[in-house]
Amino acid sequence: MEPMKRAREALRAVKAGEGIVTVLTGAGISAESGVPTFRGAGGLWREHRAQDLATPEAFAKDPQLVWDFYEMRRELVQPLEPNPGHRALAALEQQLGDRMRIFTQNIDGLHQAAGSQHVEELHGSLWRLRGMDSGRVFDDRTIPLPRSGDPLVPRCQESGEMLRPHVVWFGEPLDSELLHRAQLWTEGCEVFLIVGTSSNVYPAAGLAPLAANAGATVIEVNPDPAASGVTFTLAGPSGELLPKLCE
Ligand code: BV8
Repeated sequence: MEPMKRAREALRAVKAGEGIVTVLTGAGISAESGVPTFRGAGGLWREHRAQDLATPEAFAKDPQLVWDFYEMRRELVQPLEPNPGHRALAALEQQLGDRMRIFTQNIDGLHQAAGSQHVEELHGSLWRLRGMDSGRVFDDRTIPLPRSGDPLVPRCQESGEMLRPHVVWFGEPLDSELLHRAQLWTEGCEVFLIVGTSSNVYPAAGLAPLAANAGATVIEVNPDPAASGVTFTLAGPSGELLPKLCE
């Protein structure tokens, strides 16, 4: 039987029962919305060096340069819309309710824009900022950010502390409680769906093998599949394949 058919059956069995579906997404799910990926053709890390822009050392050395990079990405993502892949996962959640979680490596907010309620952002969000001293998180898209060429980086208007993007940079730990939740949902699921990630970045890349070892059916959706421990590979764009898989 073809993998799509078998993957659909695995998902249908969860819908009919009481099992759990855990989803891990990466940049590829947003590619069809127009968000550049990181490592493929046209990827951000092809043009920019991650260590110059997405590390705490880079921010300490040149906060303006790092803010310019994130502001460029905020401007790029702001007008973009979720695609049928995001929407298919939101529709699946409508059926499964609290029996489904999306853990995303993306910081673009497009799962939430598609209507998914249970989304956990492993690597933070483009739309939040964090105080360098207090650690306070600002959940506000409207904080004025410096324009390119502006010598300022954003500061908290009350305390004056410098603000940084609320994202996880290379070399920084993920939120430990969030990572623990991701591991629990991964070990406890019947179906683990891994979509649009090159499985290069840890600890997220360790989740699919963890699910496989715990006995889950692992379904990968990616035109260039990369995960290990996969049961069914659906090789193609998620905007086309997720609606077929989830309907
Ligand atoms: C940590 C920030 C510990 C926000 C990102 C060896 C050497 C050096 C370091 C390490 C090492 N081994 C492990 C590490 C650690 C490191 C790591 O994994 N490095 C790798 C690269 C070797 N990890 C970390 O540093 C993590 N922290 O380990 O902390 C610690 C513990 C205690 C105390 C201190 C420290 C933190 C990692 C977080 C990094 N932050 N981003 C931002 O600016 O965006 S990572 C970056 O990659 C992205 O943000 C993204 O979230 C992440 C994953 O990328 P993908 O989503 O997979 O995207 P990619 O472009 O690679 O792939 C796209 C895929 O989509 C492709 O497969 C393609 O085929 C597919 N696709 C394309 N079109 C479609 C599609 N799929 C479906 N449909 C389509 N249409």
